[in-house]
Amino acid sequence: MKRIVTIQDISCVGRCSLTVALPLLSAMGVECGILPTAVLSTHTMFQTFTCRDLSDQIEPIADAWEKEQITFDGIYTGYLANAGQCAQVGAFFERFRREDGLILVDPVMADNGALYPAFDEKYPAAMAELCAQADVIVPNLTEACLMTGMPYRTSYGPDYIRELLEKLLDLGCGTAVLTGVSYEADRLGVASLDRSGAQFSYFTRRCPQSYHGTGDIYASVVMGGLMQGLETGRALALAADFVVACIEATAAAPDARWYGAEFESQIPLLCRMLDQRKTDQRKY
Ligand code: PXL
Repeated sequence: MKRIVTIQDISCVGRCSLTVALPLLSAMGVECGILPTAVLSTHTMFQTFTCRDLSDQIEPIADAWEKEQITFDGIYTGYLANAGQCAQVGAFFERFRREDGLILVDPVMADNGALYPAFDEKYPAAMAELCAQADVIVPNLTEACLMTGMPYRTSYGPDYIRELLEKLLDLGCGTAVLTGVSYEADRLGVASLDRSGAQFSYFTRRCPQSYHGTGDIYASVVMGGLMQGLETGRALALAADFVVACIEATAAAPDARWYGAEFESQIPLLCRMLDQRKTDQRKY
């Protein structure tokens, strides 16, 4: 079984970051170690929240793992508490990256044209440096614009997306994946470009609802799919389809919460979808 470590915060309530990544990666048959970057009462979209920064734990935990000769097939990072942690996590990559390993960075920091409340304008540059060390990055459009200096647009065509993807690759990563791409009002999806020039895009129906934490569901399922040996495009499409299933389940739930997407009820579906995609890949 593949073992990864995911580096992101614990938001105690709110269905995001580790409370999403752990169950989904476990369900996908991947051993998931954690390196928590902070403990928050909830994610930062709540009006009141606490945050205990765990920066001082990153090096001692890494030291102990190194002494115990613990290694990882993959490293997946999400929400980091501050710009200093981007540099710390970069140093962690240097120590724990393996030739055959995979590093996925989800540069969680912004959405809908705006930075999340906990970050200042210096943060995107620090995160861009971390993205340079990654094999795969999965920013949304806002995050991609903040890291590349491109203007954020809500209406655009394929040329704009291609330029953004090229600028993301210029940061230094292996494969850039843009989420939240839409050329038609009722379709939403992802577009990717890798260093060999291979392009991929995948669109689903656009759900009218939007919930916090769907980016974390997306990145976690991409990581799980890649660790299970799915080709990149298959992993990207699986994750997109699964996010739609979670949004539909949330929208249909009479007791739906406003703060996150219901992924729990969809875990059996995720397992079936993963098996199916692995079978499809073997056939073609
Ligand atoms: O879902 C991304 C995320 C993760 N962690 C924290 C957040 C957010 C988004 O707002 O606030 C603490």
